[in-house]
Amino acid sequence: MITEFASDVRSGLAKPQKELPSKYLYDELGSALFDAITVLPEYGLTRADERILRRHSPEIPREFSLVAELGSGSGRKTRAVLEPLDGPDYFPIDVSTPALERCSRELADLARVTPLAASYLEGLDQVQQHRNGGHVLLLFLGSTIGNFEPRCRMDLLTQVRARLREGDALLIGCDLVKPIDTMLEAYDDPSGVTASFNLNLLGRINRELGADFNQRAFTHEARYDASWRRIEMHLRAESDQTVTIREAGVQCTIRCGETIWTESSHKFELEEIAAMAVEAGFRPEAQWVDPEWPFAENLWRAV
Ligand code: AVI
Repeated sequence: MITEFASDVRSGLAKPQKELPSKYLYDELGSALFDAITVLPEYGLTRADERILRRHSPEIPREFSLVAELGSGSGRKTRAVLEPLDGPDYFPIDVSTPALERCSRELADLARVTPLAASYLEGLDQVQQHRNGGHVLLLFLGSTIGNFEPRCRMDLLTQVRARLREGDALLIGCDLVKPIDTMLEAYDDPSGVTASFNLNLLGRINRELGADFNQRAFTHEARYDASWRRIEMHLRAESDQTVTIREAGVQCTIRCGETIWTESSHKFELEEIAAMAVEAGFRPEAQWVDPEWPFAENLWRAV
């Protein structure tokens, strides 16, 4: 029996365009590198998200007595949402236990925090058992929705909607299309933090799956695909490589110049966001756009 990680690595590297699922970027080191990305001058996304939440959270209806969050991370952004509410129950859902611990500590003064170490949908299922009669406000911040391929994105939103009741709400952040140079700089910063974040995926496969990737033989590449409106992160082999991944039972050859696709980050148009809400069973109720860094925070009502 091989692990899900080993099996995903094996199938991803067998594809004509080799790929590795982006969720594996976030081991302990990857999560720390991502935290560093969020403070890079070139990566305006997180600051835009935080600015909108600080400015506009007081406009979110106060009726919610239970707040849940998908992929809460350390919960830094959540403070602004919880503050105007009246001591709600808060259920951060994340696969990272250290992040949940930090988040629980950070927000204990504002809410009754119950951390759920689970996948998004499993966590939401657990939240059902704690419903207290009021409406739920679900947070999905930081444009993480953009890391899902279009079909998976709709599938996830539909499944999330199925776990909410009419009148519950989803607060969802979506990074918007902006000039190509700005987007490329955000995913290929001159300090090399995003490159390290990307290359760490090979390091993680070495550490956890007994592989022998030579990380120094690969370079980070960020591309913008205008037809799909997405930034793609790739790892490019700078020479022919033969890699053995013991736990996945594979040996794979990667030719010089060939790439492994590690992440897509979709950039949204405003009209697309409203259409997505309706298709998933929500009614768009409010939208706030940051004036400095095109990013939209959206409040959708489950109908
Ligand atoms: C988590 N997610 C929204 C980030 C993004 O912008 O797509 C992940 C990231 N990848 C490289 N930089 C940041």
